[in-house]
Amino acid sequence: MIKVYGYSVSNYFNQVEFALLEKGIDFQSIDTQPSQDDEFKIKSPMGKLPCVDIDGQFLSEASVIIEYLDVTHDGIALIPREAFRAARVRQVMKCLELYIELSCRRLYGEVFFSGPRDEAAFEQVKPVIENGLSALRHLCTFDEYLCGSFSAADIVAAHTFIYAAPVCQAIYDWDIVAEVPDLGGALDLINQRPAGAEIANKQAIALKKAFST
Ligand SMILES: N[C@@H](CCC(=O)N[C@@H](CS)C(=O)NCC(=O)O)C(=O)O
Repeated sequence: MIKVYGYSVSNYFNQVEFALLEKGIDFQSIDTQPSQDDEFKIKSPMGKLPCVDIDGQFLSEASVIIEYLDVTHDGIALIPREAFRAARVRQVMKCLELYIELSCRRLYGEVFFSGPRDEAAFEQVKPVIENGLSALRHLCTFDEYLCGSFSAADIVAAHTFIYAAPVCQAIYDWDIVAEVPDLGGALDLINQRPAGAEIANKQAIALKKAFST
């Protein structure tokens, strides 16, 4: 059985669990924290989570894991089988990760851990996110999910905006979901899917626990 390492506060871990549930794949979650120890880096060379153990072989990077699960298992196609539609889904996934999720991550310290303001990040992050949102306006069709039928892009979107939206609200008083027409409705649909709701619920419980101690 596939083992998935990570923790439920992690939006990348949650993307992989979401994909596993959507595909109907049996898996075991192993609650694990990231680590730079050499021993851990055998499993995940960057020391990050999630990573998965597939019959003793390890894979990391959430989007890579999701693609692997998709091509090796039947069920819903998370990456469309038609080449151009597949490329579009991957393009949207990249925009979400590189320009929205990773940019917002630079602001997490101030929002989630009461850290000092990072003035450079404060100046630099907003224009990158603006471009990322503009890319989504150009690329996504929202009929009814981001790229037509439900796909891996929707999984990444849900677990990008889940933190990016409150972070931009807190730092810039800026509603980034409202910047992309129809995005809010699509996110609701994604989070209402049985797998989406299960993961969102686990994440909310884990967040509450993490910040109550
Ligand atoms: N590009 C990686 C990012 C994963 C990532 O940043 N995971 C966080 C937890 S949400 C982590 O392990 N952080 C620890 C670290 O950066 O050292 C992926 O797609 O899986």
